[in-house]
Amino acid sequence: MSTKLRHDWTRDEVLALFDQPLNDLLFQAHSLHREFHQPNSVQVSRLLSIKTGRCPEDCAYCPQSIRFKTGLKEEALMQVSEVLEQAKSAKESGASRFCMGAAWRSPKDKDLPTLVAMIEGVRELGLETCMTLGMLNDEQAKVLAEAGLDYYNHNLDTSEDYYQDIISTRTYDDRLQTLECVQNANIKVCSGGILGMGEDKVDRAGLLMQLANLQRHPESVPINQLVRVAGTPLEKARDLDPIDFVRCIAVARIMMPASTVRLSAGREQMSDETQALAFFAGANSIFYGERLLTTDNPVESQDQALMSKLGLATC
Ligand code: SAM
Ligand code: DTB
Ligand code: SF4
Repeated sequence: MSTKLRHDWTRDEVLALFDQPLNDLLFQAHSLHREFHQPNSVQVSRLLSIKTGRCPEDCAYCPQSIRFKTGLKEEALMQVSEVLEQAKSAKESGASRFCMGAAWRSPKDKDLPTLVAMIEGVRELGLETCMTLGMLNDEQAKVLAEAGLDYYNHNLDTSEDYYQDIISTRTYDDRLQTLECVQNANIKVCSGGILGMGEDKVDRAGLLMQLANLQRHPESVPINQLVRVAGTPLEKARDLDPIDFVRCIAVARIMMPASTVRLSAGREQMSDETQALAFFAGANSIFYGERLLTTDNPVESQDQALMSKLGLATC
C-alpha cells in the first residue's frame, strides 16, 4: 500500500493543511491528483430519486423530511421498468454510473426484491450501480452486494461534534456502523459531507479526518455544497465562501489521494471559475443531468459547454 494512503490523521495535521497559503495547498493537492488520476478526466454519474419525500428523519438540510413544509410532491417506490427507462436515458447522455436514492431511514426487507431487480437491470445496461437508501444492516448489505451493487452512498455529512446540531433521529455511530456493513459486504463506499451548514473549519477537518481514518478510504468522496431549500431549518444558512469550498476539496484530495472526489450538490449555485478551481484542486466526478434528487442541477448543455471550455473529458 502506498505510504501516501494514511489512516492516522490528527486534527492538528488536517487543520495545518487547511491553513496553508492557497497556492501551496492547491499545488500539493494538484500534484497528488496527477500522480493518482488522469488530470483531465471527470467521471459522470446520474442521480434518480426512486422514492421521494415523507422521510421520518429530521436532517436539517433535507427537503424530503416529513417534518418540514417544503411543498415537495411525495412519490412511492418507483416501478422497476420506470427506473430502467431513466437509466437507459442516463446511459445515452454519457453517464457511466446510475445512482438511485430513496428517502428512507432504512430499507424495509419487503422492498429488497424490487431493489435487487433495479440493480440487476441497471447493470445489464452496462452502467455501474450506486444506491443510497439510509441505514443498512449486514444482511441487507449482503443482498445488495450479491445483486451486483457497485457503490453505496451514505454520508457522514459533518464532524461528529456538529452532527447533533443537524440530525437528532440517528447517531454518528449509526452512520459509521452502516459504512462498516457496506465495507464488510465488499461494496465500494461513497461517503462525504455537506459544506455551508454553518459549520466551521474544525468541523470540516473533523469530517475529512473521520473519512480518511476509516479502515479503507471511501472509494468515492462526495463534497456537497448545501442547497438551501425553503421550509428546511437551514434555508437561511450563511453563504459559503467559494475559496473555503475549494480548500476543502483540496484537503480531501491530499488525505484520500486514490479516491474519486465528487463535486456534488450545489453546482447550480456555483460559478464556472469555482468549479474550475475545484477540478484543479482534485475533484474528478460530478452529477450530470438537470436534477439531483429533488433540486436542480445544471442542464446538460451548460455542463457540456463548461467541460469543453476547461478541456475536460467525461468518462
Ligand atoms: N435517505 C438516505 C440517507 O439520508 O442516507 C439517502 C438519501 S439522502 C437525500 C442522501 C444525501 O444527500 C444526504 O446524506 C445528504 O448528504 C445529501 N443532501 C440532502 N439534502 C441536501 C441538500 N439540501 N444539499 C446538499 N446535500 C443534500
Ligand atoms: C450526495 O452526496 N449527494 C447527492 C447523493 N449523494 C445522493 C444528493 C444531493 C441531494 C441534494 C438535494 C436534493 O436534490 O434533494
Ligand atoms: Fe431522510 Fe435522507 Fe433526507 Fe435525512 S437526508 S431526511 S434520511 S432522505
